[in-house]
Amino acid sequence: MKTHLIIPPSGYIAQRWKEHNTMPPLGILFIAAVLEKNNLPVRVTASDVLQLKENAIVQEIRDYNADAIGLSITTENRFEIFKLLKTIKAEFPEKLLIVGGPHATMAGLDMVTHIEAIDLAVIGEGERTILEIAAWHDAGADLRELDRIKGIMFRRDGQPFFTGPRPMIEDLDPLPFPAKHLIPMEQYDFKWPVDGQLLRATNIISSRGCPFNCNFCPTPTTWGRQVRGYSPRRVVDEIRWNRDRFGAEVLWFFDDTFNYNIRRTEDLCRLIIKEKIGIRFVAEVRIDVLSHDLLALMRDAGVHYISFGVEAGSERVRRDIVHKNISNAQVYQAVDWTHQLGIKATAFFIFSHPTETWAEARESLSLIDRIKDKVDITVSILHIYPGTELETYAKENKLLPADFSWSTHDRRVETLPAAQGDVPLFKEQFTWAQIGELILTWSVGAKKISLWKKIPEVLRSIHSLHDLYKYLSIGMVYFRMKLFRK
Ligand code: B12
Ligand code: SF4
Repeated sequence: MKTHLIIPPSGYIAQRWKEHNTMPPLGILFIAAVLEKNNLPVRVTASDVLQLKENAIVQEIRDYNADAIGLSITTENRFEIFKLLKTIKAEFPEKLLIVGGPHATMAGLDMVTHIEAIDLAVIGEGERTILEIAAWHDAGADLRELDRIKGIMFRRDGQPFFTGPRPMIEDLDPLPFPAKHLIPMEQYDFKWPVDGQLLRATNIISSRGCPFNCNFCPTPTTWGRQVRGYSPRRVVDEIRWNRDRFGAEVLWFFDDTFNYNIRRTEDLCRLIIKEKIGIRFVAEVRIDVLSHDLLALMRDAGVHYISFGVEAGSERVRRDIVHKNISNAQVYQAVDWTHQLGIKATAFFIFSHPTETWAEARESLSLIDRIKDKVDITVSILHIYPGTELETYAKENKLLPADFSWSTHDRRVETLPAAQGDVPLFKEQFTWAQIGELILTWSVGAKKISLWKKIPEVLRSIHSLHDLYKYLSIGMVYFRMKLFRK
């Protein structure tokens, strides 16, 4: 099977991230890498950095003339990918269209039911599945034999059919490095600021999964709670490859929880120090499995910036709703350690949790106020992703209609595309004006961000009187803040 993998024009991520869209998407590159390792012909077209539009992508597909076309879907970029799939299918009905990625894994059934252009959806990890699909294809593509391939979904007699879950890959070490050498890496010009200089940066993932179970998060389902990590030796080899081959001076660890296992994190940091790797790192951590000693070791290994989820100022919301059993005292302590050790950090906050009261939401603002001089702050409004506990709650509480489909633009569902993409927003307790106040108090009040440049996007996303009402409500809060605050 000859395979053509397409990185879509917006990259792995949605349009609104375009200005940061400079990191290679690892998922599709892992697929390319296993195909290449197994001597199967593969090409990756990076239409994001090559700035290829649909017509040019179609031409590329015609030129390479593969048997199968593969794309990766996230919930946020799903509509762009669906449109592209439709175009490709119309042009090349004989080619096998395969999709994978977090949205395929979490909303595969919905997608295969509604998006006819898709021939096969890969649910979960794709490395072994794609090889089995290739073997099936090369053995004559007998449709009756497809059932044997675990972890795929397709339509049979017009109905979606799932072959059953594919067991996770237990030992990740034998996997090849993601095939960055197949894309124009010099055009992925992601840079990271260190000591006033912009350093050349790229990405790496050293583990899959997260042992925790935050209510809004797909990871426990997509990757599982049983975390699988590459051995420190294997991670260091990949770091060195990124440094020597692509000139990386900074590496962003894409692990969901870099410090999920203290012992392993220590071993990895010690090996990086011992081998004098000499590059800087960015990593996402959980603060309840952090210690001063571990942070110091991470700093010595080159960790320059960490991020962690605080999610809410109210301990009740954080513990009982989000299931993040972290106290405010632990938050302050982690912030102090980070600051003392000279590690830069950002704390993530989310507003509008289920059952969160106005007073509790304001606790988040107070907590932000207390730590904002020591760490960066990132705020967002809660969004609903498929397959999460939050999605179930939203359905049970009629915040998502019973017949809701992820595959169509559903105007009954609240979204705020100009701020956070075309994904349903979780709006239960607060009015639009309150949501505006929560989000803008920090971003406009403290960070002095101007919203003027959002106006074209806002205008584009107004389709009804209700849309107009919600943006006006938020806009009024913005102007009030601008007029009455310094
Ligand atoms: C790094 C990252 C980012 C980076 C992306 C940079 C980049 N260019 O890659 C940044 C910071 C920009 C980002 C932004 C956001 N992200 Co993000 N991100 C991640 C993270 C941590 C790692 C992604 C990754 O590389 N994974 C590793 C690869 C190997 O996994 P994979 O892509 O799933 O691929 C495997 C399979 O899915 C499958 N597969 C994938 N594609 C294909 C294609 C084919 C043909 C086949 C056969 C198989 C296949 O095989 C692969 C190998 O096994 C993931 C969490 C995670 N652990 O994956 C979240 C994640 C993807 N992000 C998520 C979210 C919600 C966001 C944001 C919306 C956050 C926000 N509030 O703004 C934004 C917007 C993203 C968007 N989709 O538009 C969600 C997506 C949920 C969903 N249903 O789509 C995830 C899963 C995190 C989470 N648990 O909530 N993100
Ligand atoms: S700790 Fe992070 S990755 Fe793990 S479940 Fe919570 S939000 Fe998801």
